Amino acid sequence: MNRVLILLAATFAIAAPALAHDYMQGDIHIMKPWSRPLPPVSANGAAYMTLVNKGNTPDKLVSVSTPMAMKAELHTHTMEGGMMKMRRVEAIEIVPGKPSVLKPGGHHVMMMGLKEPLVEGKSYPLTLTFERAGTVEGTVRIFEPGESEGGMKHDMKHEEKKEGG
Ligand SMILES: [Cu+2]
Repeated sequence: MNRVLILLAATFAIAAPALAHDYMQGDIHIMKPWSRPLPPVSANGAAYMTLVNKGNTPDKLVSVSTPMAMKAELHTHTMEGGMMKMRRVEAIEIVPGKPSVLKPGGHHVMMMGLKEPLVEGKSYPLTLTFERAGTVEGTVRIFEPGESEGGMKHDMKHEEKKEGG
């Protein structure tokens, strides 16, 4: 089945438009979704952003999807025995007055089974579903981050055990 999907996958990545790169959905402000460019051989990638709750009621990011990958999940990093490991989380809390920052080494959107390489300068759609605010489709830009994006060079192995692939 996966094979068929790969064959059917069209080119989703488009040239990044020079537009403001923030979205509002209900009370949630979605700021600058981005991905780091990766070599074409990479099976998995990640997306990051900052989520700000402008309302008075806590919300949660509960699911993500993108045509760029077979599967998208919410992940976090934990230190286990001195090793940085990733694990899936059910949701990412977005509390008023406290921005939730998805960034390398922390919470992230994990994309498993990339259908297309993450190419510098391109962008792709990412659909976010919040428990209260509902669903919105945003655009993720692909670029090598500077200091301001919280970019840091470290390589992490994905620890999830999967058959096949
Ligand atoms: Cu991950």
